[in-house]
Formats: sequence, C-alpha cells, structure tokens
Amino acid sequence: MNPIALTIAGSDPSGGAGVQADLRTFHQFGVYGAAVITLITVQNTVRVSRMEPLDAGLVGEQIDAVLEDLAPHAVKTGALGTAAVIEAMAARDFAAPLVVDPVSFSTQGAPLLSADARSALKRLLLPRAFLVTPNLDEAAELAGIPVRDPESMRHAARRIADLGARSVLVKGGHLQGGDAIDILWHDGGFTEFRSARLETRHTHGTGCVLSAAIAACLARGIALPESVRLGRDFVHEAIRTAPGLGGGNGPLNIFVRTL
Ligand code: PXL
Repeated sequence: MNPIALTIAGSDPSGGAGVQADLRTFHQFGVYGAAVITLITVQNTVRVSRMEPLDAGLVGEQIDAVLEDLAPHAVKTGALGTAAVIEAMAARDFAAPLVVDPVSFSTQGAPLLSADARSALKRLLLPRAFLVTPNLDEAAELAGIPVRDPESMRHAARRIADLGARSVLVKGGHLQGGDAIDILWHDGGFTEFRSARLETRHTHGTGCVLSAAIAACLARGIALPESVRLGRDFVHEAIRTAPGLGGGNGPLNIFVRTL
C-alpha cells in the first residue's frame, strides 16, 4: 500500500504551484495524495489577478471528510488565506507530522495570507508543526528580526522554534549570489544544505514542491534530515530541467527522478 499525504492549500489553475503541484509531487514520490482546497487563485505564469478564500466551514468539512475515512501519514499546508481557515485547521487533530509552508505571497508577489492570518498562523499553527519551511521574508516576519545571511537564518530558526515549531527549515534561495543555502534546525542542532545556485526565472511553485516533497518523504517514514536532502535534490533537478512553459515565471519539471 502506498503511503498517504494530505495537502491543505490553494489552487493554481496554471498548475505550477498550489495543490496542483503538491499532488503531482506526492505522486512522483510514490505517495497517494488527498487535497483540501483553501482558496482559488486566478493566475498563470505571468500574473495573479484574483485570490478568493473559501469559507472556513467548507474547508473544515473537507478536512473532516478526509480524516474520517483516510489516515494520512503526513499533512502539509500551503496558502491558507484567512485567520478563519487557520482556526478551522487548528481545531482538527491530524495524528501525523504537519509540514507548514507559511506562504505569504505568490511567486509574483500577490498576497496569499491576510495580516490577521499571519498572526493566527504564528499562534495556532506553529505550535502544532513538525516542520515549518519559511523563506527569508517569511522567516523575518515570523522571527521578528531581519534575515539576510546564514547567521541571521540560524538566529531566526531558533526564534521560530521558540514559537513552538518542532523543526524549522529556513530557505536561503533568495540570498544574493553564492550557493543556495538552506538551514535546518532539528533535534537541538543545525544542518546546513548547500547547492549550486541556478540562474532562472522558472521557479513558479518552488516552495510548494519542496514542502510537498518533504511531506511525501515523511509519509514514507524517512527521517527529517534525509527527507530535506531528498526534497532539495528533487527541486534542484526540477528547476534545472524546467520546461520553460508560459511567458513568465514557469513551472518546475516535476517529472524528474526522486528516490
Ligand atoms: O508557491 C506559493 C504558492 C502557493 N499557493 C498558491 C500559489 C503559490 C505561488 O504562486 O499560487 C495557490
């Protein structure tokens, strides 16, 4: 039997990010995917023109329908939209490791989380997270300090762990120049991951694909540091061989080999 992972995230009709990317990533790792939709975006690789959060009661009912019938081995969250959706999530018991990708903006900079939702995420979701995966801006917002080099990434990771997250992966992909460096705080220590930086505009959905890949590995029972390594290798190859679809920030190549 294939393991099961559940994504709770937004829809990207152009397929590069959100639940569409999560499900294809789960599949590629041999994991059955269930998907609860939190919001609908209207977007393609060039623009995001609308974001429509779904009613929190409807999101909660979707979660209940999945949980009363399936037993996910891992759960990941992407764009959640509103504080009410986060409250609905926090009222459920997932009984599986929860990977929180604290998505605040789309690849093109459209807001995917309201201001009150950001504080709800901090207060209600981080304490339940097995892993939280902020980029530099999200880490700065969560930790309340500027984050712009590996040292401040470490500092931010500790502060975010103090908010209750069990493990924290601060993603340094947006650092200026040099290698792409990510820093994992886990089990009381740091692990640094490095890979050669790829110069490309085709990075649409990178955060979604990474957190989905890590969640898939966790669902398969793989330990966290190894799950992060496998997820990063997958994303690196998927960016390197991106198909160049669309006229803007195109999607990754999720057909690359995994394990
Ligand atoms: O990658 C962040 C993200 C998450 N969820 C949705 C998105 C995006 C980025 O574009 O559209 C729905």
